[in-house]
Amino acid sequence: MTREEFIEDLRNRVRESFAMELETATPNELFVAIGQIVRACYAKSWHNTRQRYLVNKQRQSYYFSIEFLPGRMLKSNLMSLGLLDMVRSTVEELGFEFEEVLNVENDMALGNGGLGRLASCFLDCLASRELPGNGNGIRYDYGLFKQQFVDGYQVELPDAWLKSGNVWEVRRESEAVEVRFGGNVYMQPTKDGKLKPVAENERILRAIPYDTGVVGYHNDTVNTLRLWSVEVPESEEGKYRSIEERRMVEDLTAVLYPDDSNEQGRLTRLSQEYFFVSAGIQSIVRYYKKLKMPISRINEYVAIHINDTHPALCIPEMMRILLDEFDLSWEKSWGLTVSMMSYTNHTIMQEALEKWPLQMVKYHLPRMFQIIEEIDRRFVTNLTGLYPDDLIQRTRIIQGDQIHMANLCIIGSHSTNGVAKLHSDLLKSVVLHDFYVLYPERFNNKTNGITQRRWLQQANEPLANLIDKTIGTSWRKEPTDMERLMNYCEDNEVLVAFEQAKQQNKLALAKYIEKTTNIKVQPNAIFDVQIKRLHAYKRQLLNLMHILKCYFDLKDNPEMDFVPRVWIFGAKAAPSYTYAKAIIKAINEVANLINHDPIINDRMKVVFLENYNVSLAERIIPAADVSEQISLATKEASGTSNMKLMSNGAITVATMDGANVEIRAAVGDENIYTFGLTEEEVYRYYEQGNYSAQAIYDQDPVIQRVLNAFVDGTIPNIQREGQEIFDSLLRYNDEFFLLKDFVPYCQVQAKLSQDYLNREKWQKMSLINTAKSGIFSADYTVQRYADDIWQIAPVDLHKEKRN
Ligand code: C3B
Repeated sequence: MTREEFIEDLRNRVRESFAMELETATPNELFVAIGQIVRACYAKSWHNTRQRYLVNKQRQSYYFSIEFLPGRMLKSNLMSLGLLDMVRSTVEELGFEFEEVLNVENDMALGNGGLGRLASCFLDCLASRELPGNGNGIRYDYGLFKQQFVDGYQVELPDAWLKSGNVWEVRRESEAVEVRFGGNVYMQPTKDGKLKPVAENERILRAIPYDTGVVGYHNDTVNTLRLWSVEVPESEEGKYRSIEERRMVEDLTAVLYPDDSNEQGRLTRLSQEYFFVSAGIQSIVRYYKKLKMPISRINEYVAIHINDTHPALCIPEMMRILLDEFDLSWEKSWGLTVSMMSYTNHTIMQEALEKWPLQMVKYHLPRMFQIIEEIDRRFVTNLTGLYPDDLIQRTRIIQGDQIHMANLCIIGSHSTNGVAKLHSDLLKSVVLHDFYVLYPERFNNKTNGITQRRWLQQANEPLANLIDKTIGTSWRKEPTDMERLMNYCEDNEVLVAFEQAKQQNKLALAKYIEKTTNIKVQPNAIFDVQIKRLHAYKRQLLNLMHILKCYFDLKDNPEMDFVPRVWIFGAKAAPSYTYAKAIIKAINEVANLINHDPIINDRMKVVFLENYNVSLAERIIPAADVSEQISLATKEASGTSNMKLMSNGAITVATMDGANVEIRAAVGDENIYTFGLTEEEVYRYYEQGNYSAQAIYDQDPVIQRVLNAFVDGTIPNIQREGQEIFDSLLRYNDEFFLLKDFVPYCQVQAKLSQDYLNREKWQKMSLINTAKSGIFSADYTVQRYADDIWQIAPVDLHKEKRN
C-alpha cells in the first residue's frame, strides 16, 4: 500500500463510517478507520491461510485457554504487516499524534496475568513461524477489572472493553454450535443391543464464535483466535420468560474471573469451562468432517492443548463425541483422545489445582460426569495389581466427593509439561511424582518464552533501532542473533548509546508517572521495577520491607551516600484476596510517606501505577534498570516478566526460582543479583518444620523496626492492614519465608546500588542481559511444542507455488 492509497482509503472510511471529513476527525475515528484498513490488508492472507490448511489437510493445533491477554493490536498488526513506519509518518503529517491514536484502543484484557499473556505470545509466535496453530477461548463482555486507587485502596471498576466495538473480530454466525447443560441422561438399549445415552430436559445454549486474525510477522500467515460468546437459541426463547432469566444465561460469558489462583467454586466458572470446551471441540470435529477422512484418523490431523486445568473437560467432551456421535468403542475413542490431548501445568500452588465437587458436575454436566466416572473406573481397574493401592488412590480422578482436574489431564493426555526446568523437575520429583512413576514418558519441560516483537521491537523502539545499527536486523526474525551484541561489551561508544536509549525510555516513563500520579521522579535514579499480580508468594512485601529499611537508614543518617532510586510497582489483587489488598494499601501509604518527606529529598520515590496491564507493561519495561523477581524458591512456576525485563536490559534481582535459574545460566553469575533460600533449603524447612519467624525477628533489630512500622503508627492509615501484615509474618509464621530472605536481599540491593555508580560496568551488564535474552523468545518455545508435543509444521509455501 502506498502512502497515497492509504490516505485515500482513510479519507473514504472516515467519510463512510462517521460522515466526517478527515480534517475534522479525532483520534477515535482515526483509530477505527485505520483498524478497518489494517483488517482489510490481511483479510486475503487470512482467508488464504485457512484455505491452505484445508486444502493441504494440514495437521493443526488448538490451544484451549480460559484466558488470552493480547493487549492492543493496532501497532502490532501494523508492524507485522510492515506498515508501521508509513502509517505513523502519514498520520503525523496529517497533523495527528500517532500515540494518541494508538491509545484509543482498549486493551483486550481477557486474562489475569502470566498464563493469559503466555497464551497470546504463543499465538503470535505460531503465526510468525507459519505454524498452523489456533487459539480457543471465551469472549468475555468484561475483561479483567480496571484498577483505581482511592485513598490508597484498590477499587475495581468494570472493563467494558467492547463498548465502542471491536474492529478486529469477525462474528461467524454460520459456525455457531449448541452446548447442552443439565437435564437427565440415562442409557437406553438400541436395536443392536448396545446402550446409548439419551438426554432429557437439557438446557441448550448457543455458542457464537468471534474470530480474530493473528497476523504473522512479515509473512502471509494469519491464524485464528476463536472466542465464544453465549446466546439463547431461538428454539429456547420460550423457556426464558423474564428478562432476568435471560440475563442469567447471557451472564455465562459476561465476566472473566479475576482470580488466577483460588478456585472460587462457582458454578458459573464450571459452566464457562464446559461452554468454551464443548463449543471448541465441536467446531474442531465439524471442521474435520470437511476433510472427508474417517473419524478413526482424527488424531493425525488434530492436536489439542489444555492450558492449565481449566479446559480439562476437553478430554471427556472429545470422548462424548467419539462415543455418542460416532459410535466408536470406548477403547478406540480413548486411544484417539489421549493421542490428541496435551496438558501444561502452570503452578504447584495447591489452591490453584482445580477440584470440582462431584455433585455439581453430576447435576450440571451429567454426561461429562458419567464419562469421567468411567475413565476413573478403568484407570483404577487397569492399574490394580500392577501398582500399590495407595498410589492408585492418590492418582485417581475421583477422590471422596471431588473431581481432580489435574489428574484427569495427566491420565487423559500423552504429554504433561512444566514451564521452566526447575518447575518441571519439581513436578516429576514432588508434586506429580506419583504420576511420573506411572507415566515417565509423558513428562517434559517447555520453558516459557516471550515474543520479542511486542516486548522489544514494538515497546522499545530506541533500543531496537540501536540493535539494528549495531548488529543488523536479523535478530528480528532470529532472536538468538542478539548474541552478537556480546562483541560490543567493551565498546564504549556502543555502551554509551545503549545508556542513552535507556535514558530516553526513562524520561518517557517519568513523564507518564508525573502525568498520572503527580509524582516527579529523577530519570537518573535507579528505576527498580516489580510488575506482576499481587500474591503473597511473589513477595512484593519483601520489596516493601527493603524500601522501609532504606528509608530508616536515610532518616537516621540524612547525610549518608545514597544512590537515588525510584521503586515502581504495578499489580492487581484479586478482589476477594484481602491480604493482597492490604499489601497494596501498605505500599501506597509508604509511598505517600516517603515521597513527601523533606529529609528524603527526592532520593527515594515509590510509585504504584494504577491498572497494570499489557499496555502499561509496554511503557514500564523499556525504562527499567532493575527487575525484581523475588518469589520464594519453588513457588513461581516460571515467570515471564523476568524475560521481558531482561530483554530490555534490566538487571534481575532474583531468587533461584522458576526461569530465573535459566536466566542466571544464560547471563552468568556476575550479571544477575541472586539471593535467598534455595529449593532444597525450602523443602528442608517443610520437612523439618523448624522455621521460626519469631526467632529471626527476636534476633534482628532492623527486622524489628521494619515490622513494627506496620503496627506502631510509623506508616500512617494502615491500622487494620498493618496488623494483618504483621500477623502474617509473626503470628502465622511467615508462610513465604520473607524474614529469612530479608538480610541477603538487602545485601544484594546494597551491592547493586554501588555497581550502578560504575556506569561502564552497569551498562555492560545491561548489554549482556539483552544479548543473552534471545533464547527466551517464545518463537523457540512454540517450535519445541510444535516438534515434541503437537507435531505440527508449516506448510511448504514454495511447494504450493510450484504445483
Ligand atoms: C502463571 C505462573 O504463576 C507463572 O509463573 C508462569 O510464568 C505463567 O503462569 C505462565 O506459565 N500462572 C498464572 O498466571 N495463572 C495461573 N492460574 C497459574 C499460573
